[in-house]
Amino acid sequence: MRRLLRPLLLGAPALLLLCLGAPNDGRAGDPATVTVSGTVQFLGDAPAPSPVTITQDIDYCGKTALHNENLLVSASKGLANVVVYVQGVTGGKAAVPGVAKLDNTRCRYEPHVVAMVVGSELQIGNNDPILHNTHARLPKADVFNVALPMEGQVIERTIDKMGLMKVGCDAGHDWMSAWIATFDHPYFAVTAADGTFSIPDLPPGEYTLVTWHEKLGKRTQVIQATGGDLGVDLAYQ
Ligand SMILES: [Cu+2]
Repeated sequence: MRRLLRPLLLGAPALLLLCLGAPNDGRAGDPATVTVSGTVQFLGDAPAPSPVTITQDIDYCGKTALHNENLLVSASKGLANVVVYVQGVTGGKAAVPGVAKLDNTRCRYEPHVVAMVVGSELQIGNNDPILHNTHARLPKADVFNVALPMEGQVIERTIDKMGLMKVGCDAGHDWMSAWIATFDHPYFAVTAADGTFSIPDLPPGEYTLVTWHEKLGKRTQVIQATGGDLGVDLAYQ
């Protein structure tokens, strides 16, 4: 059965709700909960990612063709690296801190966006034979700043601050950029390279679905997560 939701936009003229409703096959997960899944697309003309200029450790970093990763759009218009989360959930699953990874690999960060429950452990790795210095900041505070001089090194940090943190490298690699998002609930995801995401186990209810992209910003959308799994296809334009 396909269901329609109210096409209600909350102050988000640039976020389109393209398509709503998905069949609930009755097999996935707890039937008393809802999985919200879908695709975030970018409908504008996405320029090819621009190459970055290597100004430090040219002998090593220059071996790899590096590009600006702040707007990555797939051939099918899927928008990567969008943080998607559900606001206003009461009850439901506990937010359990876990383990996440952020690697310095070939003079870029992998992954580009990390989302995790606040209090999780972040394993910061260096897979390169050069110094990286991974520095995470909130708008008004440092979160961590670790030097990784050795290949194969991993430094662990517990991330106990809430928010969206910008990560850069203080070792002269100005092009290196990543983001960390922390949440006090488990209802979040980051879109894959094809723009897809899935947020399972929501207790039924009306919520605000939020999308955040580093270049395109934040949008909100009311969703009715009741009566079965919900497909929500969204687009920035
Ligand atoms: Cu670096």
